[in-house]
Amino acid sequence: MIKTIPLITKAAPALLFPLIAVCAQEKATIPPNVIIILADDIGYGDLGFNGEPTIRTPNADRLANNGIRFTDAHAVAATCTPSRYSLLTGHYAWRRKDTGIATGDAGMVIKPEQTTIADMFRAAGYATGAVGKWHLGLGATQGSQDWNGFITPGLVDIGFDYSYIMAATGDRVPCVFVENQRIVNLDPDDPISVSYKEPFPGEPLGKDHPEMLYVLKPSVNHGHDQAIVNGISRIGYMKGGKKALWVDEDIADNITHKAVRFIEENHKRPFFLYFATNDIHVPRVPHPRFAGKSGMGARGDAILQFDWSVGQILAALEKHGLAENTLIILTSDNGPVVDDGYQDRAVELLGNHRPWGDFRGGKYSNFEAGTRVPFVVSWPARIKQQASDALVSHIDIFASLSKLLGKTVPVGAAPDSRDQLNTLLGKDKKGRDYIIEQAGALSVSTAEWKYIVPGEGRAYRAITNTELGNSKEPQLYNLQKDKGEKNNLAAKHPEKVEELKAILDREKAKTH
Ligand code: NG6
Ligand code: CA
Repeated sequence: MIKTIPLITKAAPALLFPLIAVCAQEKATIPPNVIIILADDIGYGDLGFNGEPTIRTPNADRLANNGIRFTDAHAVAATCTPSRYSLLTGHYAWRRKDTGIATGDAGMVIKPEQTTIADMFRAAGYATGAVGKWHLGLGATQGSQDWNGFITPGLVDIGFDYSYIMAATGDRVPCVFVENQRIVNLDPDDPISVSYKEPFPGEPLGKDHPEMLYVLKPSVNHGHDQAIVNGISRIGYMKGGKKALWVDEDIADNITHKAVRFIEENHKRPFFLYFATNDIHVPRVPHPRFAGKSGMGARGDAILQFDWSVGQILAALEKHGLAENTLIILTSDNGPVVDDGYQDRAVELLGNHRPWGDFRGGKYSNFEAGTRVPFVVSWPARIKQQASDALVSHIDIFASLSKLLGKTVPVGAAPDSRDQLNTLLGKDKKGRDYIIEQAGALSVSTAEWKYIVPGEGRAYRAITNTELGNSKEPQLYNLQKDKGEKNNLAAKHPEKVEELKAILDREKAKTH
């Protein structure tokens, strides 16, 4: 494949015009680089481009201003593991029972025999990389990983040539980076042990030693009170590996640096980068250069830090002349939560900021804010700035990008993913006819209506102050007239309930 840009810069001015004409034609045939920037727990209202005046995110806004800002885009699930599983595989997580929020020692949730979006890019000749938060398990089964050796199966078995990841979340052990399936900086004389069953004798726990929690204390009744790392207690037990422990303040720097390096090392060939930030998941411990800058406490500061990471990616692309022909999707894995387990004063300092925008609920919730997330597609070479109200789901990213590469999705792969490339490129303003979302219950939405399946789950999650949207009664909301899902119209429109329920029943009957 011939990249034409260097030719232009070297060409004599008289030659420039014909070359640009050729270039414009050829450009379409140069496969774009693709980057998915997946934020953690960033809500619809948390990025400036969605209109809340309380937060400034100039880099994310710049991306939105160069691309398409979608107003009705959804993660598949209202928590991380099922959301990410669905995005990467094009298979609804709710079809499997073992895709709930994973422990830090979970086995791989995506099985090596599954085809992921990374496999698809790899087969098309792309360099593929995953950097940042993983939270989809490693190794064969829970607790069986060789943390002190080569952790296998791992990301190389599901399409990623390169990986630099946090195994789970910031609040779960092991608190180390794993690069190409080996823990970084591990001292063989200080091996690491991880357990989600039993504490290790002699290792202090947060619940017994509040005086050791000099960075963050857990919120009451959340349970992040086990292993202590860097003055913060976490979920799970761990021992050893002292030199390998991450420094929370530096996580954004560490992973952004690796993402930028991946871009630099692969700037001469097409690449696919899955960049999943730790921001703004708890524990939120932004670098001192962001601390105190949002006026909203650690949660707002973590948003500024996320925005900085976005800016670094954009700068790396510009530096290498890749900005034009790189398609970036920026989105979040689930909706917002304010107190998710640590006393970081996010609730007290939130002020007038509305992480959920106009929507009800948040992370964990069946209501809109659980899955309606920021979503931008930018590709300067091909996309003009616009907003789109099209109905979009992460489930379709796989098949749509496959279409972009001119490939058909292999038989059996990404069975729930549909080609929505025209929607993602702004040519189709309607998008999907319906989407399915997962929280405590399943729901089905069209652009106008949303039906939440009745269930036994709690209506309210007190520890996070979240309206979960579970009810024993069927719920039907008109999202056009009632964004905040206040008026349950199920009794008034039983025919709508039936129609949406039938869609879901048809989906559930599929056995793939
Ligand atoms: C919850 C944790 C929460 C967070 C979440 C996963 C408790 C009480 N809360 O179970 O702090 O870690 O799991 O978040 O344990 S996610 O964004 O990765 O899905
Ligand atoms: Ca999340």
